[in-house]
Amino acid sequence: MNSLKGIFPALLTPFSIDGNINERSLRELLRMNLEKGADGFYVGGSTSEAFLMSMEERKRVMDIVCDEVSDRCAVIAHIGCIGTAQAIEMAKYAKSLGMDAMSSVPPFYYHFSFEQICQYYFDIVNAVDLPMVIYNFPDFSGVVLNSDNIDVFLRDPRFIGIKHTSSDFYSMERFRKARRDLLIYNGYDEMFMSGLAAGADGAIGSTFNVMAEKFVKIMSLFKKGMHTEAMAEQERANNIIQALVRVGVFAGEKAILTHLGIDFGVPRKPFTPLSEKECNDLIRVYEENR
Ligand code: MN9
Repeated sequence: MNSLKGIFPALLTPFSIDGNINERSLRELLRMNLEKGADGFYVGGSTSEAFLMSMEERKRVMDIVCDEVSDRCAVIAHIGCIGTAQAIEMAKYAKSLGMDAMSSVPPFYYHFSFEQICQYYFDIVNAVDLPMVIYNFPDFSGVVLNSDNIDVFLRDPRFIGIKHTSSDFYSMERFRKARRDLLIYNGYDEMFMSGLAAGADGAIGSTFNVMAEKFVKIMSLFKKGMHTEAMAEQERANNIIQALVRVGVFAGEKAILTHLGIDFGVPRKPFTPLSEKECNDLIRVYEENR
């Protein structure tokens, strides 16, 4: 099995002018990121605009990614949907493609109870034999998973990991304490150093699409104990992230990739593309901090 540790870009989805998935650009993105040292890919998560795509489109992205890279690195499929039945359908598809693991945000919008959320996850792992990486993203999902309520998952070995997009690093440290073998992925790229200090094995991030090499470097410097140098690299990455957050992360990353020569188009509505000025300002910051 491919190693699930390390730097995993949370893949963007390129859409062409007609609004369809741009297969060629997606393949180019995968190849570029492998060359930059990415250890694997997270497919179909928030960054992919999964919730603005049909189930068929999400499966199509999985097809393309597996065809391009699954013999070379690990691939984790985000199969999350609001409904359990749809999530299971996506998970079965990921399994049929031989993907290494599945992942899901908690079901959102309807303010499901914690018991209902647990049932969602257990229904999926009971139905599909693929290891699960829980995707904890309280700012977007509205559901908080922390050291007080995570036990129910940590006790079950089918839950192999957590993607922790939260600045609750105390909980991250407690997850590590509770399960030494748990795969912990840092989620907020701008806090990667803090995540490493709290015990993360790696990271899954949106901004890695445009600068995976920086995060590969931060992790390797950190492991060697070169914390000052790692922090200097984090600072350069954060200059870019700050500029991305200002204009919208997905639209901004797409503009950078187009600047790098991979036609990435714009995000789906209701997301909006960058103005010309926003684009120029962003590219300037990107070039200054490369
Ligand atoms: O989960 C990502 N979240 C989203 C991870 O894209 C919504 C992060 O990679 C952030 O985009 C990034 C910038 O805040 O840390």
